[in-house]
Amino acid sequence: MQTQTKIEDAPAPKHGALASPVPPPGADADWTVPQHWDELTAEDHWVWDTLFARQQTLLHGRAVEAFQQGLDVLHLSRPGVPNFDELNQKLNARTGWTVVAVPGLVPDDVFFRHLSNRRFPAGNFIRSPKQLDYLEEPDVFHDVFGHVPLLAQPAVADFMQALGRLGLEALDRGQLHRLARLYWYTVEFGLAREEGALKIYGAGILSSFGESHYSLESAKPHRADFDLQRVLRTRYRTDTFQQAYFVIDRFEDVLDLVLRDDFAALCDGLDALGDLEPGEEPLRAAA
Ligand code: HBI
Ligand code: FE
Repeated sequence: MQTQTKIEDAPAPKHGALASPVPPPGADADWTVPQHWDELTAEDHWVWDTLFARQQTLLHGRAVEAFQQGLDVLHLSRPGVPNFDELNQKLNARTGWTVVAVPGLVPDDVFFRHLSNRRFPAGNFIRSPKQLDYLEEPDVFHDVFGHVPLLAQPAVADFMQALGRLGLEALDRGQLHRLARLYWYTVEFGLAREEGALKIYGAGILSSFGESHYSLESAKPHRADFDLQRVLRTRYRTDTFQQAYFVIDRFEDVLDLVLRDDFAALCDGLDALGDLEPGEEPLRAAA
């Protein structure tokens, strides 16, 4: 199931960040809202339990080991939509991250600012039973089931905060679209090699019934070894299964890559090379 998020491949913003639109009514200046967990309905909890059971069965042997470990240490297999206050006690103790409730997609600069402060924005709503396989915006199942378990993994926790910080720095240089791509091809749609087999770690796949199959089993998409410059140059589509996946061996590898001190210069230098479509050559196929 593809999460149909409306996150377009943002064109490079004009120099200097575009002012964020104002937060929706009831939201704070940082777009956070109360979770109002006690207002969730039995149907909401049923949707969570239904999606959770289906993905758990499907992801057995398909997701990276650290994902299952995260589900376990955060007790996410308990029934119903997680209560963020309870979840945060465990998550915060492990890696200092906090899940904050938001009403839906938040502007890129707001989103990356939260990440830079180890706050993960998660939808305070869940899709309806009629939407099990189709979603306009990231809901609590995509955000918490898809993203949060790996935030219990120190290297991922550090990588996500680094992406936030680098995103804010890129914003002022008109390079935010490159961080959005790096986020998209790792955190959202990344694959990893574990004991010689391809496994899923990207939240957009982990939370998607259809793409959990497609990303590993279809002959259509390209699967290439992770290449930072290639990822920073490659556009992405938000309205269909991905046409290209990038494969890492260790989370620590991508963390080291982005902690390099010439990351800004690398991004700026890529402007002269132009963007690439996901399947465009040169693409070094993953072994
Ligand atoms: N907002 N709530 C929310 N969740 C996201 O995953 C999100 C967002 N805003 C922007 C954004 N993601 C993109 O910048 C990244 O997907 C690249
Ligand atoms: Fe996401």
